Amino acid sequence: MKKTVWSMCGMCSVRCPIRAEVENGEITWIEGNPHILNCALCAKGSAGIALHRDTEKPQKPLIRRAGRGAGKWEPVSWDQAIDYIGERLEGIIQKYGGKSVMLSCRGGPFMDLFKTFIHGLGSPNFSNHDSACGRNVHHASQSIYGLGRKGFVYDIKNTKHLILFGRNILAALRVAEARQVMDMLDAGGSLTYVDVRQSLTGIKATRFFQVRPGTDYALALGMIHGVIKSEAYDKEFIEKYTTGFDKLVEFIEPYTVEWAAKECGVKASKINAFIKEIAGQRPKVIFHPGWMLSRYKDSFYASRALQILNVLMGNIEVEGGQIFAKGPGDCDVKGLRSLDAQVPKPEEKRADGVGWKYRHFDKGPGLFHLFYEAMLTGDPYPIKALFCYRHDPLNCFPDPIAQKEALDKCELLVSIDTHYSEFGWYSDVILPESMYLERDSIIATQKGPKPRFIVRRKAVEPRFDTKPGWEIFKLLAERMNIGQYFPYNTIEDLWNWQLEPTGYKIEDFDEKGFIPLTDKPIMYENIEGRFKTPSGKIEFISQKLEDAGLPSLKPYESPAKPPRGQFRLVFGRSPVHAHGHTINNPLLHELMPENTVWINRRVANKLGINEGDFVDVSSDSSKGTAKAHLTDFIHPEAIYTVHGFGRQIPLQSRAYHAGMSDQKLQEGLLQIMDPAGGGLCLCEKFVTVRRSPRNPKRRVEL
Ligand SMILES: Nc1nc2c(c(=O)[nH]1)N[C@H]1C(S)=C(S)[C@@H](COP(=O)(O)OP(=O)(O)OC[C@H]3O[C@@H](n4cnc5c(=O)[nH]c(N)nc54)[C@H](O)[C@@H]3O)O[C@H]1N2
Ligand SMILES: Nc1nc2c(c(=O)[nH]1)N[C@H]1C(S)=C(S)[C@@H](COP(=O)(O)OP(=O)(O)OC[C@H]3O[C@@H](n4cnc5c(=O)[nH]c(N)nc54)[C@H](O)[C@@H]3O)O[C@H]1N2
Ligand code: SF4
Ligand SMILES: [Mo]
Repeated sequence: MKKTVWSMCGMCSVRCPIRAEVENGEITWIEGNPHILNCALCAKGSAGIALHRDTEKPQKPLIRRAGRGAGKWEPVSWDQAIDYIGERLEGIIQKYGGKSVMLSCRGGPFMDLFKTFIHGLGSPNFSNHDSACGRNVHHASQSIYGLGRKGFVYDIKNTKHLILFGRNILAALRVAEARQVMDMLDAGGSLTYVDVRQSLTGIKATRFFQVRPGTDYALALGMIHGVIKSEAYDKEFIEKYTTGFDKLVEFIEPYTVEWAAKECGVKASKINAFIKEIAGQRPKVIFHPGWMLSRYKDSFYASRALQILNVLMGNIEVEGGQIFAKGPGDCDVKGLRSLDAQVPKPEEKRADGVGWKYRHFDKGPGLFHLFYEAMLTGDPYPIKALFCYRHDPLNCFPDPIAQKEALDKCELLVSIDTHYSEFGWYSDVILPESMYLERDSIIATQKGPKPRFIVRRKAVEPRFDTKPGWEIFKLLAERMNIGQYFPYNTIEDLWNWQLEPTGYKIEDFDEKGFIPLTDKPIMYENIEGRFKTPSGKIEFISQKLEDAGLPSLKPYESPAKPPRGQFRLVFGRSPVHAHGHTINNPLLHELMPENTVWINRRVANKLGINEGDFVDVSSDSSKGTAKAHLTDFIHPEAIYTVHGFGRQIPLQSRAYHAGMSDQKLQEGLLQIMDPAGGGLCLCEKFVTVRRSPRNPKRRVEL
């Protein structure tokens, strides 16, 4: 018999709501939840069934039986694996204390479970991937609004003009957002796209600005200048809700549109025409603050500049602008009960220095890369055990060789993953989690103008000897005598416990797959005092930054030009892959089996490189080889590749050594962070490109 299961996609971290059809215990169909996504799903989401059927995954808990990374694994029972971890953890905690254990995950709505475990062990050292993702953007938002990057949602559908700086929204996609962009374009809205190369989003855009790599801050400063000088901003809004505008006016004086044009390579007349256009469209104008934009030394300030433009547009809490993300409290509903809230907060200082050494950063997940310092030096104290749940630091952070030096100081590395990750392959124990269609999850809250409760439900039984996260953490906690923080036996117990204060029941998910907390979008009538800054207003000058010795408005510094014969290595996403973990998916591998190296055609011609030739890309001591893709639409200073390829796990036969890994070329970048935003500067690497000897010699026809 056919049945519908409401669940959530897990092929990337967007977690779109889905409807799965199951017949005789097999999944026969997956589509986007019709109530939210009108059945739409992306290519990766559709490949979930292929993931369920794939056998090139860990099928049982595994314990390492040779040197790290050697790939010699002993399959063991869950009891044996948990006991093995427990024994080692006890030894480590006895010697170095609970604080020497760290846990990192991939962020997202289910963190309550992981935080409970690590805090229960008495460690404050919870982290995630974000110093290689959106930390600069998050901190930039906090410094202006007192609210992080998830404090607002963008009403893209109703906007008149969406401006994207390196936000390749139709390829690096979230299904709901991509649909909104298409609706907005259909309704006659404008899209301005800024990138160093043309992209899927750029070809749909109404305007494409190709910039010299790393000059977004200059372009944004020029735009601020133009908007202020032409009085195209919302004076009333600035007066009512902001502080420090006079300082901004003073600061911006030298950064004229003409200056910006020279710096970034976009014609002044085009920037001026753009400013004229948005002047007539505000407040329905959204400057997306970027995401992967946060890759350069000044990306924090570039993102701040984009937020300043949003403020000048007066686009807050208006249709077609930035809307405060609402939670249960805004709907007169009590929030879900939290497991972590029951655990006494660890009093130790964080080993990454966030919150005490670095006071201008958000404590939340801190900055993962700074833990490597603690591993290597033992300062402020040693970190000796690392758990990674749904997170692959060796793929996520630059320079895996440098990372392994730090990891070697750890006595226990545990990977909780659905796949073999690069980190898992190097770790001591792999605990295989059931893939998303095979497991239930805890309930979570999704904030927005229409907040809701969401949950993932199991569609089919696990194919192998794997377990869901909620059970894995309970088992680990019980072994470590902190089982009291996991007060449930079944997932139903946990759901009921979480829902208890809300008045809702688990059956309330049955109708639509989620629990809507309101029918209509909630808009605040008065935004006064809603900003969590010290003054309660939007702040152009942040005291927190100034106290840390950082300017709120930083003078522009031009990014270095690559030396002759070298290129700046930039990277991004493909619509059919999610980082490194889909490369081995049988279907997605078929769609995109390897990455290429995009290179400007003129430059390639000079180097004797033709379309499809293998090229060697070299940094200090690493080399990657992939096929060249020649295009007129990439800045000559840059080469571009899709991240996630060049995997090194022999058991992933399709992905093994297919294409080239960007993070291996990013040598030395583990130590280079944006001092104001905390993000790693992944685009600050110059590499050389040569035609590879792997190409057959061209023969002369006789
Ligand atoms: N050089 C370079 N570095 C980058 C980037 C880049 O483009 N270039 N991108 C950066 C960005 S934006 C990000 S977000 C990070 C991403 O870095 P990560 O967060 O490490 O990346 P993911 O590949 O999304 O997922 C990590 C692991 O989660 C596992 N996983 C997937 N589904 C599940 C599941 O259901 N359960 C469990 N337990 N595990 C699961 C995967 O198998 C994978 O091993 O990388 C960053 N680092
Ligand atoms: N299909 C798919 N979708 C995803 C993901 C995925 O793995 N696969 N991952 C998700 C995650 S974790 C994230 S963080 C987001 C990332 O979302 P985005 O940041 O939109 O995605 P990227 O493809 O990394 O885009 C980076 C773009 O920045 C450009 N770029 C490089 N240097 C510069 C510069 O100096 N200036 C400008 N303006 N542009 C520059 C690159 O050419 C590239 O096109 O995507 C999310 N969505
Ligand atoms: S964007 Fe695609 S892969 Fe990611 S959760 Fe949504 S459907 Fe799944
Ligand atoms: Mo990301």
